[in-house]
Amino acid sequence: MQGIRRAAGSGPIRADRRARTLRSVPSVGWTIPNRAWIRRPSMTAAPSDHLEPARLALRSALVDGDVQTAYRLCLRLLDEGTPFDEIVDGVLMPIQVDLGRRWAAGDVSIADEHAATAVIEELLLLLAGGLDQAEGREVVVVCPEGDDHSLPGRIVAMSMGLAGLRSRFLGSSLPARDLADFLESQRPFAVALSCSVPSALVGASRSVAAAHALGVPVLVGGRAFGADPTRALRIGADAWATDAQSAVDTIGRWPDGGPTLARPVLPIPETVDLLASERTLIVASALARVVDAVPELATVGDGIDRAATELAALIDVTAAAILLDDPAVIREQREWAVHLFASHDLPVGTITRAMDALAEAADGRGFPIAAGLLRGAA
Ligand code: B12
Repeated sequence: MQGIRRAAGSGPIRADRRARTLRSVPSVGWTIPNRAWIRRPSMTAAPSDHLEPARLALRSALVDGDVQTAYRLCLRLLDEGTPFDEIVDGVLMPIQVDLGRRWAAGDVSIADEHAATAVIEELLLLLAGGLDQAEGREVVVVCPEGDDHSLPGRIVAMSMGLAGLRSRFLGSSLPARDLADFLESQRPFAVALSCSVPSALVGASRSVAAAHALGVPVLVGGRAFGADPTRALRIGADAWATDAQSAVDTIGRWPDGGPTLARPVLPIPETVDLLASERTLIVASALARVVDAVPELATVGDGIDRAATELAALIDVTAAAILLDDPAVIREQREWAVHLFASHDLPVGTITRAMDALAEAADGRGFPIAAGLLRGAA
């Protein structure tokens, strides 16, 4: 049976199996979305192009949780000759990013955002069902512990499958020891690690170490690594790639026995491990100080919960900053938190207080380097 597969070279995806599937499902038009916020201009700078009608129709279906219509819309796009990668980059990604921004701006609820993400994941699974199993090298795609962004990893796994690798997606936030168990029993050719948030970079580093201990090479990608290979090299990854195709090319160039494994430029410092084990105590102590300093937090919605979440993320990026010797990751996190608090009408001064309080708590528990980094980034 033929599958939905990229033809040799970079041509469009063949449609043999797709055509059969299409005959069995009623076709759909580009329906007009009916939700008020969907009608408002997109917050994402997606250009208005030939895919705009598809984006609007798909977004409407996704927000309504109508995965069958979303699936048919994608099949129609594929049938019209739109390659899978273009559907991802030009339709699904802008929708997802726009939803995320609307959530951050307080425009849609977290439940709406989660529901739409779940439907996109379901949609990808349905589309993946149309793929033949490739016969290339087996690659395990996974997110490190602490990273809940499963969608980028799933998309990368699917694109790798289209490009001829046998990819398996293990999901989000997988602790390094569980990854090690899986690798030990399955012995794939390589791991492709997807990391979207800097707070999970320490987890990423542990995953690299776990794979290396079993002789499995690791290629990394995702937003948390930034725009160049510096962070990837610092955590000891064997390669860094920005997209699935270049990852496939890199893995394809590795010899059959795998590349010589990279050594971490910086091994995980002891203080990073200790900080992780004291995280809960440090966050609890800092939260008490923040609530004292900003009493109005207790009066606005889920203010205290949000403050606790941001404190935990700040301590995780502080550990990442020590590991990477790169304080910029703390500043990035602070900017994000300030934006989030401002758009949810929460007291913005909380974030500076939170960083001071974390610095004091870290000092109190014997982490002067972490305290210094937090003060420097406040
Ligand atoms: C959807 C989303 C979520 C969803 C995730 C749902 C899911 N199941 O995946 C939820 C609501 C859970 C979420 C939570 C959070 N999120 Co969020 N999220 C996003 C959002 C809007 C979209 C992510 C996405 O799916 N993008 C689409 C994919 C396809 O694009 P991509 O990520 O760029 O991936 C591409 C490439 O990077 C590359 N790639 C990715 N991985 C790999 C791996 C390999 C091997 C290779 C080769 C390539 C590769 O290929 C992909 C396809 O082209 C982004 C903003 C954005 N603009 O992307 C924020 C974003 C990633 N989130 C962010 C943050 C801060 C958070 C939270 C901390 C918020 C909070 N305070 O609760 C939490 C963290 C939770 C956690 N511990 O992980 C920040 C991260 C910035 C930072 N410096 O920390 C972002 C960038 C938003 C922002 N503008 O600040 N988030």
